[in-house]
Amino acid sequence: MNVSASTNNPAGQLQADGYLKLPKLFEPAEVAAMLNCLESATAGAPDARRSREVFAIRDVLGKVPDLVPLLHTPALCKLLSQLFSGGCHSVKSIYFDKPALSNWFVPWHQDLMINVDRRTDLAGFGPWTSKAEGVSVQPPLAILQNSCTIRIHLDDCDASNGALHVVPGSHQLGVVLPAALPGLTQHSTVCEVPAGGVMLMRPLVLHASNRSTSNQPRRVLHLEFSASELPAGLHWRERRFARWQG
Ligand SMILES: O=C(O)CCC(=O)C(=O)O
Repeated sequence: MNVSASTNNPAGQLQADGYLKLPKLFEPAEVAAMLNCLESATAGAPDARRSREVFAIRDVLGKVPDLVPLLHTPALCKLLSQLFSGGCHSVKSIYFDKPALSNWFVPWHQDLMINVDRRTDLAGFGPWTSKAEGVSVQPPLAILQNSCTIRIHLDDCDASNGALHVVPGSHQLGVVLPAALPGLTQHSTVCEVPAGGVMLMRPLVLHASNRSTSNQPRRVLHLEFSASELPAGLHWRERRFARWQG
């Protein structure tokens, strides 16, 4: 597997490249505990979306709170303290189970929207969307630049079962227009990560994932963290913890 070596400076590497792979953040027993917890919860989850293509639980930390103590490992707490020296909070969590041979693919995009509790007029915020699960908005770039996604891989993941592709450095380009995609995506790289490893990315890094051509599942806990407070009158919809405590 093409996994980059661990680093003593994850914040610096993430800032330079917009993504980072850490192959061994969780022990096999810690991964097994997370999978057991998710399997118990998904057996009866009423609002999870299950199909042959993809199974997802949005706001998984809210819906499966037993996961939270399993995430408070010394290694993840240390990583978060290296990324956010002043502390951070979790602002979005999704469990993705991409089954073997799934045709589900995700085209090139940046994660521009954040989940909030209401729609309100605020300078620099917009466009807004309203879906069944709630309101989302594109915030000022500074908020996206102060956020980090941590994808915990619960299965070995390579190009055949839906590893993310990223364009290194593209998080420094601001909001990328569709016309620029063909030129930029020629310089993409695939993020293969073993079970127990994590992939970190800035929301603004261009990313995509292919359909699965393998018999192996690809289960991922996708967690977004931020150090930003929103302006008065607006709140993170999925903010579950005042600060991420070690
Ligand atoms: O998990 C995937 O394959 C894609 C997820 C993604 O692109 C996203 O959550 O923005």
